Amino acid sequence: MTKRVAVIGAGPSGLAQLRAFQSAAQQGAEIPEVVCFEKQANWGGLWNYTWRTGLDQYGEPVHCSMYRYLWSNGPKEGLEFADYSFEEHFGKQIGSYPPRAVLFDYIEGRVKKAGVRDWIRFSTTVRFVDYDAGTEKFTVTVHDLVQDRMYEEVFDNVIVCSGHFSTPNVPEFPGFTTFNGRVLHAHDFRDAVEFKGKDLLLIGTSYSAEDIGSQCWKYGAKSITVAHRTAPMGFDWPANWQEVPILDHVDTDTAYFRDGSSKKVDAIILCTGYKHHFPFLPDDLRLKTANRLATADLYKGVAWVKNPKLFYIGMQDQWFTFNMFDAQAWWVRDVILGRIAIPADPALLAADVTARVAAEDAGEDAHDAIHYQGDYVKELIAETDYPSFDVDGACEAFFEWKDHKKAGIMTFRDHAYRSVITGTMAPLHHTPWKDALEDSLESYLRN
Ligand code: FAD
Ligand code: NA7
Repeated sequence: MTKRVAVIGAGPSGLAQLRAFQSAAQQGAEIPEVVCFEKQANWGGLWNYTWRTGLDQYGEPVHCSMYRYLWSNGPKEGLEFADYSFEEHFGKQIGSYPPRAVLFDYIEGRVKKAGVRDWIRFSTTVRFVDYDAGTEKFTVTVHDLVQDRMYEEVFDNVIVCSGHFSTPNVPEFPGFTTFNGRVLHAHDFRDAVEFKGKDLLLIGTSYSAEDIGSQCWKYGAKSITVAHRTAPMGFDWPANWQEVPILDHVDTDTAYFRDGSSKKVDAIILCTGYKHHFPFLPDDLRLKTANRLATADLYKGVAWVKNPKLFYIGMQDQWFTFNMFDAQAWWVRDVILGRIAIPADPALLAADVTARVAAEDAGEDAHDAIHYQGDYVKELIAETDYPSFDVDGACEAFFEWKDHKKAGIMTFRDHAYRSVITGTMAPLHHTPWKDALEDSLESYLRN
């Protein structure tokens, strides 16, 4: 086969794509040449932690939005690879909310076993992608950061796996220019110990606000104040944690909220989400979408409706992560291998997107949203040879998780769930999350 496929990014989505092709090759299929470009020096995407913030040593925006002491914010039973269980990787069942280093090790284990590392050109940023309608090929311009050399290569397909939780959405509030403390976005948050003994203001009410606030509380912040634009999170927070209406303005050391209340604070962390940002794509190839379960302009959630030789993996908002990326990657692989046909009529592709958006909008709550995404995963895996697994069982783990959060926001990580891949129950972790200040891989695996 002379086809060439470019994969942009070697995070969980890009690695799912490499594993999908390798798995077909392992079963005797002829596969295209797959070249993965990764701007970081290692794989793992967001899970590849760095202390760096801002620009890296080459002047590239730092991709990492993760921080020290991050533990999985949902049960691992919802994300387990169907072709590579936690038990296969660790040789035993492990707790349900692994710290970042443990999940990084797991992600890496599958692709080490698959032997796809040499498909990846590390420290290589994709600068531009161009499509030639005459030749029906893409020209990909990349920058080898180590050699400081730019070059072009031609591909039949491009699969964008560059993630969408890295370019921060940074609103400004009156007074920020004169505030004397630090103002930072969650993307640049690294170590909660920095805020020990401090009064913190967080803006936003989603995962970043909840988890960064919880980290800072765990590592000794004096108080946490969370300002909401739409609605408070409403958990049963510890005594030194309060939820307030959105910020109106700040002066040198005090934040003033819309209800007239105020609070003296030392630092402000904007947990205001991220932008889908593809500076390497021209207008006719670039996805523009809100962070939602049914993205704009992607047939089956992956194929670019205006040119279905271009694919995107992992661009949805996420309840399901690793196994959803797998479902998408196996499906995209099968389109490229000619096993699945995409309708030729663009109207059919657009109608698929419209139907997905309407189905998501018909849902009323998080319960419906989890089912919606679970059904999407089922739909894709039914069309490929990705190992079938109990997706409804994974949804159940998410429902239990939601209940456990409601019952105790600082104790939900002390629960355990049953694997839908191997059927075994996770052990309870040896230390309650709030007391487990040391969270290395070695420490976590001591169960
Ligand atoms: P990413 O992990 O973002 O990887 C994208 C890759 O593309 C990166 O390696 C990047 O360097 C590379 N790249 C980007 N641009 C270019 C370019 N121009 N050229 C070359 N390479 C490029 N999910 C969970 O399941 N559980 C969790 O507990 C969890 N916690 C999270 C906590 C935080 C703070 C954040 C931000 C996300 C969290 N997630 C979690 C969700 C996360 O999105 C997924 O787990 C996963 O990392 C997404 O994989 P991805 O490959 O799509 O994107
Ligand atoms: P999310 O889930 O996109 O949430 C963004 C939050 O930021 C949400 O609460 C928004 O409030 C809030 N927001 C956005 N803009 C503003 C402005 N201008 N003012 C006030 N509040 C604002 O991002 P997260 O970073 O929490 O999570 C992303 C991923 O990281 C997630 O998958 C996790 O696994 C980790 P709204 O509700 O719209 O009023």
